[in-house]
Amino acid sequence: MTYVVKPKFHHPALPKNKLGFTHRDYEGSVSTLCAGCGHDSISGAIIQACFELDLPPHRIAKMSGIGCSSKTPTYFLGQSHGFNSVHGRMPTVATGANLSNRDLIYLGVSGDGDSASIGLGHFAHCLRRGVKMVYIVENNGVYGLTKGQFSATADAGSTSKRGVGNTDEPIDLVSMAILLGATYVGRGFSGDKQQLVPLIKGAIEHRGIAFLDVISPCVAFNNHPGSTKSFDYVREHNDAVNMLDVMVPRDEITVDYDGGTVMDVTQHDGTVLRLRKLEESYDPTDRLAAMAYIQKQHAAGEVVTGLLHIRHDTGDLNDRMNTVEVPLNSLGEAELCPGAKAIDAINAGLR
Ligand SMILES: Cc1ncc(C[n+]2csc(CCOP(=O)(O)OP(=O)(O)O)c2C)c(N)n1
Ligand code: SF4
Ligand SMILES: [Mg+2]
Repeated sequence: MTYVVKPKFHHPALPKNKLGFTHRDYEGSVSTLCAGCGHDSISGAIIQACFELDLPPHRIAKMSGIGCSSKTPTYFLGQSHGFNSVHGRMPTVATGANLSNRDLIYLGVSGDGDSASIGLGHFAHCLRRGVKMVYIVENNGVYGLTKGQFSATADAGSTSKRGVGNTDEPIDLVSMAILLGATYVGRGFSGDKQQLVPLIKGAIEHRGIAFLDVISPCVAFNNHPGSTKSFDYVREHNDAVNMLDVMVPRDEITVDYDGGTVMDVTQHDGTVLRLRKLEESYDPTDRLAAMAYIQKQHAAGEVVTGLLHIRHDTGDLNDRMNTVEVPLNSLGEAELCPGAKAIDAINAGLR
């Protein structure tokens, strides 16, 4: 069975957000993933983030590729727009959608196979172009849907369920994202919702490309001793550099931490990202230092999590291309077909 309808009934006293929606209004159909799959926890975190931000579901467009991870948009935001694309092409389809309608909130969900193998070129160009979207990779180190082959993010030396060692070097997606110019880069763990929900909320409020690598254990094929993407391994080696609180403009901003351990970053829309520093010297605005720290800790077997890099001095792809403010489908024939004279003027400008 691939589609299960969820009963509409819910407890009448469920809390409602500012729009009058309950948590249930942000859910999708019943998940058909394996019980305990990390991807389901990420769906739960997305639902919670959208509920807490009071987002109107019709303003969100979910995009995905192919894989267990890419199936998950069916399991959240059932009242939002959605497009399940071809393997690895989510970022490119999201780029096109973004250019034709900058009004929506684009939420891309991909897998490590989807983004780090077949879709690596699409991932790279989406990030360097600064497509305004939230790009989440649900990273389990394997191709879960096709029965657990090592993916390109599997660490060298980690072993498969049958004990075979991986000899290839891994692709570290957060390091690549920072290198490619992504302006909000974080790593979370599906087993730590307290850290993940604010990371997603901050990403949604970010004006630019927000990339999140979420370690998400595959309980069927990659959750054994010898795997560096198992629940136990990540719990034991989680090096959280900060904890994030996201305060949208209407929230009262209170100071309840020791000044030296807190760093506030104000985003374009007035949202304040309050970072409680867990690693004293870590500064996510220092791009080179962030990359060096991530590499150093990876070499030591640690999994660095938190908001790893942030920049808000750049616009997004639409700003750079000076695209029209309104969705293309709201334009009339006069704007879309300005006539031969306008085309002649454009052609003359290209000579
Ligand atoms: C063009 C193409 N090549 C190969 C496949 C087979 N395929 C389906 S999902 C997948 C990998 C999925 O891995 P990942 O993106 O990590 O998602 P996960 O299932 O682990 O969440 C592959 C190789 C495909 N569907 N299309
Ligand atoms: S095969 Fe792995 S990734 Fe796919 S649903 Fe099962 S646990 Fe999740
Ligand atoms: Mg995978």
